[in-house]
This record gives sequence, structure tokens and C-alpha cells, in this order.
Amino acid sequence: MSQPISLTRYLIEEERHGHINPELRLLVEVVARACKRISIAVGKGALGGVLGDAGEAGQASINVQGEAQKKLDVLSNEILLEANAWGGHLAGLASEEMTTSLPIPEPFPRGRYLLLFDPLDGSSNIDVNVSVGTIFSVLRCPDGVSEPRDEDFLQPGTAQVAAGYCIYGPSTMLVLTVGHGTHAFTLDREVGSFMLTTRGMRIPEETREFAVNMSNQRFWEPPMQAYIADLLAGKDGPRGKDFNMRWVASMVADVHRILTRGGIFSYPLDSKCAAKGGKLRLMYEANPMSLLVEQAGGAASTGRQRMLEVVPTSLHQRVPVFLGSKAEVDIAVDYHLRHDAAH
Ligand code: P6P
Repeated sequence: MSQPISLTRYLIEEERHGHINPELRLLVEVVARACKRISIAVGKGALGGVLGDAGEAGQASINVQGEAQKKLDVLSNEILLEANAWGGHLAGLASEEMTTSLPIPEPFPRGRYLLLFDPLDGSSNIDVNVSVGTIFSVLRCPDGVSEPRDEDFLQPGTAQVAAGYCIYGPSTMLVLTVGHGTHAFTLDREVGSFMLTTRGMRIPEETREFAVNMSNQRFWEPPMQAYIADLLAGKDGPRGKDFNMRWVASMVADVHRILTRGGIFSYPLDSKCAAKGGKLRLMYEANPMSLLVEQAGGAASTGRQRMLEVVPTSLHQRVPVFLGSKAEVDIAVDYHLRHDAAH
């Protein structure tokens, strides 16, 4: 097997093809370097003294999501903020862990891009050593805006110029799109570089595997109840085939499996989270994952609308999520649209 090319070479070739400019190339390199540092911290586990909840003297630290922060949530957020402050490629940043967005601080220069991220998604899994990850999304800062505010980040997913995640699993992998396919890079820890290991990930159109937290079944809307009931009925039911189920409860791990071998990931509305609009966040979870999935030939929806066309109304907005194998996502959406048309 010929020597895989590095992330740096891939990005230089993307720049040579006119797909990205030097500023965006630098941005992706900086995020990748920050992810390497997060990978090292996560990989130390209990030996790193960074497991468990953040906060002092037994007083939990609660983020804007109302979730108890893990020490690694806070550390990962700090790593991404520090890495991106001085490069001159960003005008501002927004994070799941921060109530409001942040303009790049003085005395550093500001660039043309906005970076949004979930610094450590699935962090409730850290203490049980299950794969977690960093999710990021890149938007252009609106022309003429020198001091970006939250509303400057409220752009639909179609406006993303890059998106990706880094999964901290048995291997650390960066999965990235700059709008020309979805590609996977594996961290070579000896060299310290991400190496291109899959150029052009493709999600199979059909699947026999679904990912959902079944414990919420009694709280789902009727179309979701009907959709899952028909999957569970298997080959004797209306779908005419048996299905398997996987649920890691770490979006990065579940989405990575789907990008790798197909499947449908669902976090639908349920009566517990409906008032908030859903469980998962649009700007730095659903949108970047949806761009990666679409660029790999899959589909992503709220169950009623293409995810990337949702017009955001707030930075930490939540949405229902269906993404993965296109034919299966289309079927799940059809259950919802037929229900809505009949009621
Ligand atoms: P539940 C992790 O907390 C997360 O935000 C996603 O990574 C994951 O898909 C989902 O929540 C898991 O939710 O309700 O199964 O714990």
C-alpha cells in the first residue's frame, strides 16, 4: 500500500484545486492540532486527573445546556479557544460550553471565518471509556462585520464552508468535508500527523441498521412510534426485512459507524424535549454532521425538513435529527409527512 498522504498535503491540494483558500486551510490545520491535544488528554483517562465532573468542592458546574460539565468538557473547550485565538483566520467562535459567542480577543487580528464547536460531544461516556468526539462547523463571517455577535452565527447549514469531527476511539480519526466529499484521516501517533485513510466516504443507500434511544419510545410522536414499530416487526412486517439496532449514545460514534457502513441515526422529538425543540443542537451538532452525511451521499432531516435548510433562530437551538442512508431517511420522513397530512 502506498504511503497515505497527510492532512496538510490534502489541504494544500484542495487549495491548489481552488476548493479552499489559505485562511481556511490554516483554520482546519489549527482545529486538527487542537484535536490532537484533546486526544492526548482524553487518552490519559484516570491517569490524567481529568475524569469526573467539573466544578469546585462538590458544586457541579452547569453549562448553558443545563448539563453538568465534565472536567474534559472544560479542558477541551479551553484547548480550542487557545488554539484559535492568535491565527488571524477567525472573527469569532461559539461553543456548546459557552453561553454566548466570543469575538477573537484583542490584540489578535480577526479573519473572515466563524468557528462553532461541541468540544467534547458524548462526554457523559468518558467516565465509562466509550468513544467521544469533537464536532466543528465553519461559517463565513458576514461582510462588514468586524465584531461578530450571536446573530452573525445564525446561518443555515448550507452556508457551512467546512465541517468535521474528531472521534477519540480505538484510533483517533478526523472526518472532514470542505464541500468536496467527506474524507477520513487517521492519527499516526508516531509521526503526530493525521493521514488520509479514506478518500470519499460513501454511505450505502439502503440499510438494515437503526440507531435510537429506545427508552424514549413511549414519549415519541405517533409517526416515530409507527416507523420504529415497523422496523421492529422485521421481515414479517411491512418493511419485509429484519433490522439490527445500535445505540452508543455518543453522536460522533454513532455517526461515524453510519458514515462507515450505513444506517439511520434518529434523535426525534419526544414529549420530554419537545418544549426545547429536541435534544441535539442544530449549529454545532446537527448541521456539521448533516453536511458530512450529505457529502457522503446520505440524507439528513428534522423529520419534516432538510436539516441544512433550517433557518436558525438561536445559537443553542435544538432540533430533531434523522440522518444516514438516504433511502431509509426518506422513509422515516415519509412517515412524518403522511402523519401530518392526515392530522
Ligand atoms: P441519550 C451526548 O450527550 C448526546 O448529546 C449525543 O452525543 C448523543 O447522541 C445523545 O446525546 C445521547 O442521548 O438520551 O441517549 O443519553
